Amino acid sequence: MAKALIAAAYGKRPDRSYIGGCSNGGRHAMVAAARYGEQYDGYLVGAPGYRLPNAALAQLWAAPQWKALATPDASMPHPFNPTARIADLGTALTAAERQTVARAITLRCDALDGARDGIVAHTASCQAEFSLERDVPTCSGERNGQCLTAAQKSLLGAVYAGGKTPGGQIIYSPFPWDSGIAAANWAQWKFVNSQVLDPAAGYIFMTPPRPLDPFKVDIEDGFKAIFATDATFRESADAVITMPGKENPTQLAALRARGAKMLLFHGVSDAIFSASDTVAFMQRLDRALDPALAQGVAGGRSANFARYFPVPGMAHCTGGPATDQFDALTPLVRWVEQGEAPEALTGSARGAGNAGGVNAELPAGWAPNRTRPLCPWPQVARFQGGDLESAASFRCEAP
Ligand SMILES: [Ca+2]
Repeated sequence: MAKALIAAAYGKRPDRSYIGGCSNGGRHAMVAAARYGEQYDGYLVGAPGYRLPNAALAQLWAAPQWKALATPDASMPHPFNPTARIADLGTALTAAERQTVARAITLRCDALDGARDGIVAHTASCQAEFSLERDVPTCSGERNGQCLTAAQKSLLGAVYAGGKTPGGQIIYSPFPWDSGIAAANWAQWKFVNSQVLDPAAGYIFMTPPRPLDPFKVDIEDGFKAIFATDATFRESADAVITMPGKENPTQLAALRARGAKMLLFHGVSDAIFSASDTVAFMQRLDRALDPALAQGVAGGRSANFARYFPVPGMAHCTGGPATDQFDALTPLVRWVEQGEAPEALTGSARGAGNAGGVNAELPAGWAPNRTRPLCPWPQVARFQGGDLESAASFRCEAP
């Protein structure tokens, strides 16, 4: 419709067409890459919730378990309804306790990229090195913010594994351990939005639609309902909402035939859509293009049309202890229109004086205008020596 309107108004069609967004908008862009590969020249895919029904169900799986660890009857105002209150699930894992976990992750993983700078750039290696059980102190007495109880560790570990149905199916995706777990946005998704947004999954993502109490969801049944159809709802949420062919994304053929490009980014500390799920997409893409990569080696066959730039420490689309201000559109346009593939994006911290709004969650000690290269997965930004605050001191290297 937009193209027809442009043609009618200007007497010619647009020279180029782009689509982009973050979160559900990232999902839109990713679904468009699969469904409308002939329509766009560039796809800017941010924090794609490309398996949104699964992500929402994982939230609903966790909510009653957080509640069991929360202070009984603790409540807080409902964010949208001034006359209602919701459970204060944040008492199940307080800001101080999340800081304790973030410190343990940083202690174990920060230097794996060659720089102790508060940024865990080598995400993959951190998953192998960090142990929640070993690296975070277990409380021997009362909770004091400096330790986690065995029950807290058990639940947090299960949440980071992606959740499981009673029948043993992984509900969503594992989440990567990263330095941004203490970000306020992390808690907002896990403890607030799980009560006020995710129950809508019952109406939007399940066949047949049903009301959901966030603390009383039959997870096994809900998981089946994502994939179910009936006489009225003849397409499942999985078929409509998610990216078609996501398990074997060879259908990006139309996009590739057009010479179109995909640029993806994702905050590694995103609490609702997992950066690991975006890695999994890239791995499937590489394998679909080259079955010889079936062992899981990152071969980069997709690199001539799809590149993914993880943002260490960043929460959902923005925020967290991260260089979360970057221009991804200009590099995508250069790639499409000049054929210059992006070798790195440049991320900046939003410290004091930042015109785009100050990020209150930057660690003390960071330069307010710290910059970092954001490297195309699976490359890692490695410190080369020099000014620790400058992107120029880092280089994207093979992991
Ligand atoms: Ca580091």
